[in-house]
Amino acid sequence: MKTWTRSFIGLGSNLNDPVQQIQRACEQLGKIPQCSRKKVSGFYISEPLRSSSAAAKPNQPNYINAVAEIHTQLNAERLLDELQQIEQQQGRTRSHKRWQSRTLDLDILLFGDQQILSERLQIPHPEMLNRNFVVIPLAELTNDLILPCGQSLRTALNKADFEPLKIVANFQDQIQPGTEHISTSNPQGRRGHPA
Ligand code: A4P
Ligand code: MG
Repeated sequence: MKTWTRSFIGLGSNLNDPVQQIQRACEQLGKIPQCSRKKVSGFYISEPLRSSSAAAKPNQPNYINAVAEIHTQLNAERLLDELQQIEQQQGRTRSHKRWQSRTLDLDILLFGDQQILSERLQIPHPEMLNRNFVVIPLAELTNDLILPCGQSLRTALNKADFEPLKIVANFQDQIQPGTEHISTSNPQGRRGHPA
């Protein structure tokens, strides 16, 4: 029997109604085969990151960021395939330009206690502890997380002295209590829209 791995996904959007983009993406996370969506943080508004070489604030809209906890039987590469499919469905385009505005970005922040460095993946996400829009929502979901490097998330949060962030919306779960098993065991319905 395949084992379940607890994974945390970082979500970000700053184009085409970001709150709705994050809402839809969280719905889709719950429809990935062999995955179960457990918790979703608040939706936080954050200013676009400045690259270290540019002093000025980038000329792009603010982001909405959130973190979701999922449990999955997929391996990390298969999970990345599924996440990239969701990004595509929500109109993500890519250019060679770094940190361009995007309808949806889905990053695997953590995958159990695995440390992965491959052509396609770096886990834990290398920048996660430097980003308030990752650490703050992650700490909202889990109080006692120990990172694969042995550091506790709580310590990382206390050390970082981040600017606080504001929650502007929350995930609206469409699934009624007691019916979750129906939609998650119906692979045909995974990309469908709620009736
Ligand atoms: N990849 C490697 N590791 C991972 C991982 N752990 N999770 C590879 C997901 N993907 C991973 O990603 C490029 C490649 O990274 C993928 O093909 C995958 O194989 P991408 O989504 O096409 O590109 P990207 O997201 O633009 O690249 P990058 O450099 O990872 O950007 P970041 O770090 O995601 O930052 N400001 C705010 N306030 N909020 C934001 O969310 N996001 C960014 C983008 C910049 N500024 C921001 C925010
Ligand atoms: Mg990305």
